[in-house]
Parts: sequence; structure tokens; C-alpha cells
Amino acid sequence: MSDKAYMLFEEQQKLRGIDLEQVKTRLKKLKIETPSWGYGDSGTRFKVFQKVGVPRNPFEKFEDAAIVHRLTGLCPSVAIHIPWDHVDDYGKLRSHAEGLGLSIGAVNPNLFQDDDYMLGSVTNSDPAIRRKAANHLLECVDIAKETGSKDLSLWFADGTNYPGQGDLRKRKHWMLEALAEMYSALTPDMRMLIEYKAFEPAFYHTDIADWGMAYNYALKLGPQAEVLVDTGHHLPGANIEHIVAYLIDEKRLGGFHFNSYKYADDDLIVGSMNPYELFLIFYQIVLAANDADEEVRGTVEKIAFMIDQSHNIEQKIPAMIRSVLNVQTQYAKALLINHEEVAEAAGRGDVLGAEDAVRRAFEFDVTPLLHAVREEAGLPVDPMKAYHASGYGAGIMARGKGGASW
Ligand code: LRH
Ligand code: MN
Ligand code: MN
Repeated sequence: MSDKAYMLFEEQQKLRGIDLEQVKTRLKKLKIETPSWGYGDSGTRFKVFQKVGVPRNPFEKFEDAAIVHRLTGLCPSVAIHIPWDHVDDYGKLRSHAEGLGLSIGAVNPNLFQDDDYMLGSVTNSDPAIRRKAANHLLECVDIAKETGSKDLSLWFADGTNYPGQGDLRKRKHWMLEALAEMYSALTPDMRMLIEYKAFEPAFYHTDIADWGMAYNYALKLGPQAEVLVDTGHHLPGANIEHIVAYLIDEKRLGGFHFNSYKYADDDLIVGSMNPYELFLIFYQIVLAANDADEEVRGTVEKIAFMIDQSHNIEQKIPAMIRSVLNVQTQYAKALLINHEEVAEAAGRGDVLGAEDAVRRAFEFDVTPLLHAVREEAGLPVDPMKAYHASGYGAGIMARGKGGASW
């Protein structure tokens, strides 16, 4: 992309009253955490494909994450999932990450792959299983202390498949009990991010089924508990950006798990199915970032943007690069919204004018802007092309098959 293309773009935006210097500054601050599990082998319930070149251990997952960060400048931290990323010495994993220019991000407990949890983990009617599950949560807080992580992302597969299978209200109490025990183990600088999911693997009821339940637990626990919005965890038709705006206003939006879906929790590449939805999520975030209320602005600053995807048929590193670039693109577009224009039209009751002022920003090609941002940051203007030219993908083939999987 030539300087000319950027100059034209800048001129065009100036005429609309958009200050591109400010836009670039904000774009340069965007950070997106990638998940360790997005680099390993994963699959559907029908098949886990074993790919050649997949990391064989958590250390190699960080190596793959490092190239994503080196080429995009967007991904300085990596979330881990325990026990998928179990290592004997977490201090060693932390030094390895730091040596690669990364940090260890959110710690995700895993309470869904042990036979004991078939009928629930923290909501199991057996107190011994509940104890085991709560101990795992506490173990994850200890791991976070060693890795220097500040966020604990909690997702529970707990739920039932049939009416009568479990006591819904008892389970609600057990859930709160476990969360409260974990909450009291947090250090003051840690956050507990509570994830919800409408269904799957449980198909009748899920113990934390929606944002309202997650929010209610967060309220009961205290200010260090916030809600995590996984974009794939809603029933079709849910207005996710409304949930986002609501939770920001309540100062309880802790973070995102970005991914995309067509039918359910498909874990497809974020922005691949409905980029407009992603843009509208960022519209709410950008609006709140400009809010007069300092606390609202503070909430936005602390939002953890994380990818939560499993790449089954995709090449894993390019899939991650595509994902974070899609997020960056929609954020860039949202930064081009002229909010005065929107407010002015809305104030006149001009519904179509307001909608047009929002949508127009989405319709710009932001390639010249993103190229300029990358160039100024000393990054390749086309990270995907740079990855294919780097030879990294060919180098990791030596790892062979049979890498780490979930
Ligand atoms: C569950 C989920 C949750 C898990 C991750 C692997 O669907 O989104 O965040 O921890 O997938
Ligand atoms: Mn998730
Ligand atoms: Mn999910």
C-alpha cells in the first residue's frame, strides 16, 4: 500500500471530522490474548485430526504464539488451560514465555474432562466431587501466582440433560459456594472472569446459562468478579452488543472470548461469519471509552480481549493470525464512527440517518490505515504474507505428528 493511498484515506477521513492520529494511537494499544489450546490439536466430537507440526508441549505452544505476536504486534499474552498446559515448573514456563517477549495470560481451570465430573463438578450432588472441583479452582489460583497471571477465566460445563436429573436451586447454591471459596483465595490484583454458555455439553439446563446469571454471581462475590462474554455462547438472535453495553455500564464486563459461529458454539475464526456483529461490539466499546464517567472508561481499559477458538481443519498459526487481524480490522472501522453525526441524527428522530452514520464506518476499506499503523510500529504490513515467507511453518514440520491435544 502506497503512501498515496494513506494520504487519500487521511484526507477522506479528515473531511468527515475523524482525526486519524488519534485513531492510530488507539489501534496501537490494542492487545488480544491468544489461547494455548488454539495452537494444539483439537477436533469435534467426531474426530480429533492429528496434524504435523503441532506443538508437543506448552513450551512449544508459546513458541508458536510468539511468532503470531512478532508478526502482528497484537498478542503479547497467552491464556493457559489446566491441566492441558500442566508443567512441573510454572516458573520455568513463565521465564520461557518472557524470553519470547510474551507473558502468561488468563489461567483457565478445566472441570470438564475428568470422569468424576460427568454429572457436574462444583454442582455435583456428591460432596467429595465438589471438594475435588473446588480444590482444582484453588490450585489454579496458586498457578496464577506463579505465572504472574491476573485473570482466572471460569467456564463450567455443569448442567443437566433431563428434567429431574438435578436440583436446580441446590446446584445454584453449590456453584456460589465454590466461587466464593475461590474468590477469597484471590490476591487483590486478581480478577475472576465468569463465563456463561446457553447449552452444550448439557442440553437441558446449564448452571451458568447466560450473562444475567454470571452477573448475579459476580455481584454476590465482589468487585474482583466480572463477566466474560464468549461470543459463541449465545442462543441465535441474541443481541451481544447490547449485553456488552449493559455490562460495561454496570462496570462488570471483564473480558471476551472471541470466536464466530453460524449455528452454535462453532469456535470458527472470529469475524468470519458476522463481521458486522464484531464491528457493533466495538462500536459499544468505543462509545464507552469516550464516556464522561471515569469508571466506565476504566472498565473499558481493563477489558481482556481474548481469542477462544479451536482450529480443527485450519492451519493453526495462520488461523490465529487471521483471527487477530479480523479483530483489529473491525476495531479500526469502529474507530471511524462519527459519534456526533450519529447523535445528531438520533436526536432528530432520523432513524435511517443514525443507522447510516454507524454503518458508513463499517463500509470503509481500512487497509491503508492498518498498513500505516504496522509500518509505524516496525511490523510487516501484511502479517499473513510475512508468515508464509518466514519459513516458520516449514520449520515446525520437524516436530512431526502427535502434538499436544485437548
Ligand atoms: C467452552 C469454552 C470455554 C473453555 C474453552 C476451551 O465452550 O468456550 O471457555 O474453557 O471453550
Ligand atoms: Mn470460551
Ligand atoms: Mn466455547
